[in-house]
Amino acid sequence: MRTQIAIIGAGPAGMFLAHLLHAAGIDARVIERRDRSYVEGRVRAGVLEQVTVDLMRRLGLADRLNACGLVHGGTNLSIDGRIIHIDMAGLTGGRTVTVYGQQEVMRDLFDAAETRGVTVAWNAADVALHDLNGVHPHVTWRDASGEHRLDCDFVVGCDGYHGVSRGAIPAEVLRTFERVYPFGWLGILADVPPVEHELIYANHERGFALASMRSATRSRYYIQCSLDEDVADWPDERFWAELAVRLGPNVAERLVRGPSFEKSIAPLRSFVSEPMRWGRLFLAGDAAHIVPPTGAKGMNLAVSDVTMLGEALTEHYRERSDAGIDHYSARALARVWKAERFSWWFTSLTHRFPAMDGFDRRLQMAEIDYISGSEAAQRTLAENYVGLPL
Ligand code: RFL
Ligand code: PHB
Repeated sequence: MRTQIAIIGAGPAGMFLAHLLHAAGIDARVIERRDRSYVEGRVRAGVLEQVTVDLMRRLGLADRLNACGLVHGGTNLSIDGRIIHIDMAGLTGGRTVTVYGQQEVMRDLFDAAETRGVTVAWNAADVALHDLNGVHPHVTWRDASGEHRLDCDFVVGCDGYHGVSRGAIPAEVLRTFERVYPFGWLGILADVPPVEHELIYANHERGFALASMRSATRSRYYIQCSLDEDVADWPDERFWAELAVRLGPNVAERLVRGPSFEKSIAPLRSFVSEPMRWGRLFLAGDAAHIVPPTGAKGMNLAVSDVTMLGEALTEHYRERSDAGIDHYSARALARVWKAERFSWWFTSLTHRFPAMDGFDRRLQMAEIDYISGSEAAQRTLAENYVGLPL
């Protein structure tokens, strides 16, 4: 088998790239370790930046997004129950974010892939990348029907943090940078109306909490927890009680409680690996970088990477110019590091760190108080949150 671009991983990075290349008339195949229902079933991101919404529209994937996405022109910070509203649209010349779950995005990408003939090889085991710095790059894997080999011009590693692609770059070339946070997020989904029509990022003495949503009837809530916590120790009643305390009494009196149908703990990490290109291999999305979810940037960064890579590969085939692919790593990393900085800062501002003393706590309170009184500080937060230009 032969294709122009072999894409490893059918998450947001891999599927958006496959659609972008298909639209540009470039042949691509996606190779995915799991099956469609597994990838679509993972409860993850909820907030789309304008770049992601624009790309879905450009690719003709936005019918359900246009009908069901919740456009948010503002967000809320809270400190010990006091709410500070950030008018993101007013501060950024009308820019907004859209609440639309990653599960819905994946469904739209997979449905369109089936009708447009974008091919995905599911349940691919032992995926291996070969000759990435030579003249015959290819990918091999195994499935129920046997062994497969796909020859290609380039391989794109979109296989997430635990994938194989990053490891194909020689250790003497790869540089990694990391911060692991001493806590996680315990998240639930419940079919109850959201407590507020926009999100609330709450800093409370007992730890961070986030009020988010998926629709007018489905809420997504998170609370900061320690890393050794067991989900089994968090029956719904305990979760709701802790959330209510952290959101503060004024918000808590409006909190509608109900049975959760999803409950899980996610660790928080900042991670970047450089470069994002080696020979005929490119990395995109979580394969190259991880952000803590506080800034809602993970999936959006995957989209901005593949938007840049799609442009570069199109230039390579249409104009026979390598300028774009040669510049891809530097261009993508410049945006990635700004999102890393923002996600780290927003996490530091809103979470309780085990080693924090009274001095650290008062610095957090002073910074949030400063944001509440400074249009300049609010604009800085807003322009990063809605997403920096590509
Ligand atoms: P993914 O989604 O991890 O997809 C990688 C795919 O590669 C496959 N794979 C392999 N395939 C073949 N061979 C192998 N050896 C393979 N190894 C792995 C995997 O099965 C998988 O299908 O990476 P991608 O595409 O880069 O997308 C990244 C996003 O999924 C991620 O950044 C976001 O979910 C992060 N995130 C959020 N992002 C946002 O933009 N906004 C948010 O509001 C937001 N909230 C979140 C989040 C992530 C969370 N968790 C659970 C980590 C909230 C949470 C709680
Ligand atoms: C979500 O709704 O899952 C969500 C929203 C905002 C974040 C992270 C996750 O910062």
